[in-house]
This record gives sequence, C-alpha cells and structure tokens, in this order.
Amino acid sequence: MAVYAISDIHGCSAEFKELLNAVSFSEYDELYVIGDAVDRGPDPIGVLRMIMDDPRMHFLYGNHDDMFFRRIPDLIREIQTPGYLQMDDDLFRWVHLNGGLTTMDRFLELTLPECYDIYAFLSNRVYYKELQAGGRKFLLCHAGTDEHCRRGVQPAEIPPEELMWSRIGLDDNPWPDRWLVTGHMPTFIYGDEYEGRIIRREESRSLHIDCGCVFGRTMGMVRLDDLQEFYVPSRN
Ligand SMILES: [Mn+2]
Repeated sequence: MAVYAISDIHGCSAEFKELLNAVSFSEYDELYVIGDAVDRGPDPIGVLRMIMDDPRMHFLYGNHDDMFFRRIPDLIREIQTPGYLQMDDDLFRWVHLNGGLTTMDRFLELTLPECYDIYAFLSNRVYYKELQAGGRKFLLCHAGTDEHCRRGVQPAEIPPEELMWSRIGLDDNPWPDRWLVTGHMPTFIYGDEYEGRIIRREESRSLHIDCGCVFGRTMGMVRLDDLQEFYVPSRN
C-alpha cells in the first residue's frame, strides 16, 4: 500500500491516466489530488469524474476549483434557461484570464443530474490534509501560506484563500516538523533547472509538485512513503 500526491492536473486526463498506469496504482493505494483539477486543459470534467468515482482518491481544493465552484449555480441556471448567463467581471476573470472556458463549455453540455453530482462533490471543501507516511509527517495543500513567518500557526487557522492562492518561495515552509507539499506554482517558474521536475528541498522540507503539464512540460507524481518521483510527458 502506497500514498501518492499529484497537483494541477488542469484537465489533462490522458496524462493523468497514463501516470496512474505508470505507478501501477492498485486497489490498496491512495492518491491525494492537491487542487486545480479543472481549467486550462482539454478535459476538466473528465478529470473531476475520475477523482469523484474513485474511492482511493482524495481531493483538496485549489483556486481554480474554487472559481469554478462559485459559478456552478449560474451555470445550472444557464442550462435550465439558456441566455441567463451574463458576462460580468468575475465571470470574465475566470473564463478568459484563468482558463475557465473549457470547464464552462464542457459543464454546459452535461445533464442536470451530472451537474448536481459535481456540485455536491465540490461542496465538500477540504483545503489541506495532514498525514504520515514512511516515517515522515506531511502537510498537503494547494498553494501554501503567504506568511512564511507563521511558525506555530496551525493550518486550520490559516484562511482558505491563502491556502489556495499564495505564491510561495522554494523554502517557505512554516512547519519545520513536517514536509509541506504544494502545487499551484509550476516548477519552471522557479528556474530553468527545474523544468518539468518536482522540486524537493531537504533543508526546508518542501516539495513542489506542479510540473507544468498543461503548459507543455510533464505531469509528476510523488510517492510519499519514500519520496520517489514519477513522470509522464505532457501531450500539450
Ligand atoms: Mn493554482
């Protein structure tokens, strides 16, 4: 039995399936999906369905999942009453500036029961997970925390917005007793030497696992039991 973590799948369902095959993901294994299942990529609803339908997978919220979730009631109204949806600033920001267009378009093609399924699934808002594996303690969350001086502050006290939206530095881990595992910032942002690779910082116990699949790099996954890394190339 092994515990894996992945983040920022962003609608890349083909790479996600390939990576699960690559690690021989078995009935005894578990996977934490650390946010941003939707937006930017080709198959956001397919990715959500894979997670929803698989009891071995646990979902933590990312900022893109949050932007989508907030618009679901309006999208359902649009399906019931075509023409209802008006492009306001908030919708524009999600759809055009944050890659929500495919998510919106695919969602509008669903049946109402399918829509309500997704809405119910995303209504369970979980922002972080603490766990132990292979003798290490971990804290998993999508983005981390703005205040890297928040030593001693428990994750439950940190605003969800911060856990979903922060842009942390490579060593911004306020919890010295545990490994902080985040996505959100594709690792190439931190430097060319990290292109398409998971960044593992021993000193600060930080793991940055968004390898930028939707931006044409790779999709990475880490096995928390032994910090082994797995990759498949992006198809974008
Ligand atoms: Mn994100």
